[in-house]
Parts: sequence; C-alpha cells; structure tokens
Amino acid sequence: MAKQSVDELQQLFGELDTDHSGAIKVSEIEDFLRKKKLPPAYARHVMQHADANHDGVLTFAEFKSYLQAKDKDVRAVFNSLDLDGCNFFFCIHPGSTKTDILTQLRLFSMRSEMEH
Ligand SMILES: [Ca+2]
Ligand SMILES: [Ca+2]
Repeated sequence: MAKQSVDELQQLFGELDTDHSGAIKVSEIEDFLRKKKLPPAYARHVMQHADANHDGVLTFAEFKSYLQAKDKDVRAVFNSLDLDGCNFFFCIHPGSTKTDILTQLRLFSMRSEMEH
C-alpha cells in the first residue's frame, strides 16, 4: 500500500480517536458520525465489521484492514467521479480535500452496506 494512503488512514484514525487512547471506541465513532451529520447508528455496524478480535475497540491495524478492504470499491468510485458538483448521494464542497472526499465515500459505502 502506498505511503500516502497509510498517512490518510492515520489522519482519519487520529480524527476518530478523540481521547488519544490509540484505539477507537463506539462512542468515538458516534461523535465522528455526528460531526459528519450522519446517523450515529452506523457506529455499531462499523464496529461489528471492523473489530476483528471482538474486544470492543478498534486498533489502528483493525481500522486499517477494514478500510483497506473497502478502499478497493471506494477508490474505483472516486476515480470515476465528476469532482465539480453534487450527485445523488453527496456534494463535493468547494475546498474539499481529497481526504474529505474519500471520507465521505467511505461513509457512503458503510451506509449502502447497511441498507442492502
Ligand atoms: Ca480512543
Ligand atoms: Ca479490536
């Protein structure tokens, strides 16, 4: 995996790990989803799928393998996007960084997983 992608994941992990414990709890995912104006209920779904050793928290390794599995799909969508506007699912706001957009896509892919 490219170094840049790992940096992106570390940045996202850091954003989620608000108490800097080095692991992510359900409540931290919930806070993150609220900030992104998404239903906090997705947090439990993420935890169920990503918590490989079922200890109730996500380490960076668990977080990384979860998102890397998703990234194949996410990046395919990302590469095919028209980055100038809104589509049915979300808007690319002026000033969005590539990381913001990837975050939105990852959240979107979690949401579509839940709804199917
Ligand atoms: Ca934490
Ligand atoms: Ca775990």
